[in-house]
Amino acid sequence: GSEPISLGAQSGLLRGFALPLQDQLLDAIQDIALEAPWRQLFTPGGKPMSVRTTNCGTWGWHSDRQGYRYVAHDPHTGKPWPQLPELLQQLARRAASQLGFSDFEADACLLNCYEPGAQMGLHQDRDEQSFAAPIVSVSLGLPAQFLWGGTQRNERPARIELLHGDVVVWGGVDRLRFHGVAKLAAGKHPQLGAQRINLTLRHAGN
Ligand code: MD5
Ligand code: FE
Repeated sequence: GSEPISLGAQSGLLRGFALPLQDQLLDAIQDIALEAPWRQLFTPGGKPMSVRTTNCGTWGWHSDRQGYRYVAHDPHTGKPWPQLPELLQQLARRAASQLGFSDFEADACLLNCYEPGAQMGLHQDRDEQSFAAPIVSVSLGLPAQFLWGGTQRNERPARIELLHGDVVVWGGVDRLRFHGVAKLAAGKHPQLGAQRINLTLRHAGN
């Protein structure tokens, strides 16, 4: 494959890295959503998020009045989250190793579905038990402008376009950078239609 596009000392963008697996990934996402349906979450302050969310793996990220946290059971069904497909585990592991992170083992995969108009404000990912492991993100469907900030909220973020099949890996000194997604523009993707799905693979437990 091609060289990572550097986003920082220990982070990079792997253009098209997931493209060879797109059909299998879309099938896996469909299966996950049958077991753990897409849902709208609310911030601890009671605001609805504009993305729809589900999870697979040992831990799933959840948000409601009680706060942001990882939970072992889907609050919507009471069942454990669907298993993390081996296909995703291996994809994340191969991507992480391209950026120098060996033996990455994801135990959580958050799936975010964006429709035109949806966005994600600047934030840090801090709900994991440890920040030692990198995070791997897979983008599918409509393009998005990814906002890539510094370790302080007041640093102006760079804008990076993420396309169908792109994979981003960030860890080490870049693990706590502020990031977000600009409001999704209207469009129709050949496979996904009017949506973008982002998968974020993490090591959330200990
Ligand atoms: C997304 N998701 O596209 C975004 C971005 C999230 C989240 O941020 O927490 O669900 S993928 C995450 C990402 C990509 C590249 C760098 C960083 C995060 N980062 O510096 O933390 O649904
Ligand atoms: Fe994030």
